[in-house]
Amino acid sequence: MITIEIKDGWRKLVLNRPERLNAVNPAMLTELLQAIGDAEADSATRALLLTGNGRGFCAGQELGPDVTPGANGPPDLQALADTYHHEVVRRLRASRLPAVCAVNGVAAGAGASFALACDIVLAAKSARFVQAFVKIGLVPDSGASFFLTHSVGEARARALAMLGDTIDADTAAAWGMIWKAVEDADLMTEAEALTASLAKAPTATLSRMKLLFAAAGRNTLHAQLDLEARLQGESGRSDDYAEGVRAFQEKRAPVFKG
Ligand code: T3D
Repeated sequence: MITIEIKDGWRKLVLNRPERLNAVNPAMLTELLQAIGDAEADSATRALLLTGNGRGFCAGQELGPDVTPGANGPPDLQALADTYHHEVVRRLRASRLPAVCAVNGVAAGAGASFALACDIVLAAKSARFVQAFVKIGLVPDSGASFFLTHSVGEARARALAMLGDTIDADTAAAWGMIWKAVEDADLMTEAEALTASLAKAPTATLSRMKLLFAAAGRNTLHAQLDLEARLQGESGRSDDYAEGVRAFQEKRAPVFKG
């Protein structure tokens, strides 16, 4: 259900259940968590690309047996979210690796959240984002209420969540939900080139940037300045900084190893 392609310095993780628009279930999310963990543990991997196979990116939680109320009462969605969906979001956000998402088609419910948990999101022009939760009586989860409030602002976040409206990739880009919308035919080439370029970037510095952006939403300016100074100190002591400055002075491309 998750296909892993190992490239030169980066890994492509493909949600692979196209007949269900890559809707996820615990087994698939266990595989995804394992794939993220394996990438993290491999020192040769410096970036991740997440995408979907077929005409969908991810239709959110599979509306199947795991979440269907039955004779024994309602399913425990809190436990399900905490163990699987939210763990994917936590792992992507806490990862030392920059994560790119190529949204190749519809991204609904938790599927949209997984995309927004990545650091840089590209979407095919034909892709759609659907806050599908309300249509089945659920609240936004997997970080949707957080990501939307911070990216598109509270007014749009509330309306998207409460109405369950669909927005297209151009609108998502115009509203600042994603980095950009690209022609369908160009999506994978562009996303792969972007991920490959991140794999050549100073990985530890990108990892520090992730810490900065995670803190920016809750910190005061003063606290953020303190954090920037501390992380800049760490960056300044790194071999990658020395290499970056040397490469600038020698008028050549830097070779980062951090
Ligand atoms: O504990 C927890 O936190 C639980 C987790 C909750 C997080 C969530 O993600 S809740 C939201 C769950 N997802 C949805 O409600 C989305 C349901 N799907 C849709 O609304 C639509 O399928 C789409 C808007 C995504 C796409 O529409 P469309 O018209 O392009 O495709 P389709 O014809 O509806 O779907 C194609 C097939 O995929 C279809 O199967 P069929 O009829 O060809 O055999 C459809 O049933 C299947 N499919 C789509 N989404 C799901 C799904 N099957 C199972 N689960 C799905 N989520």
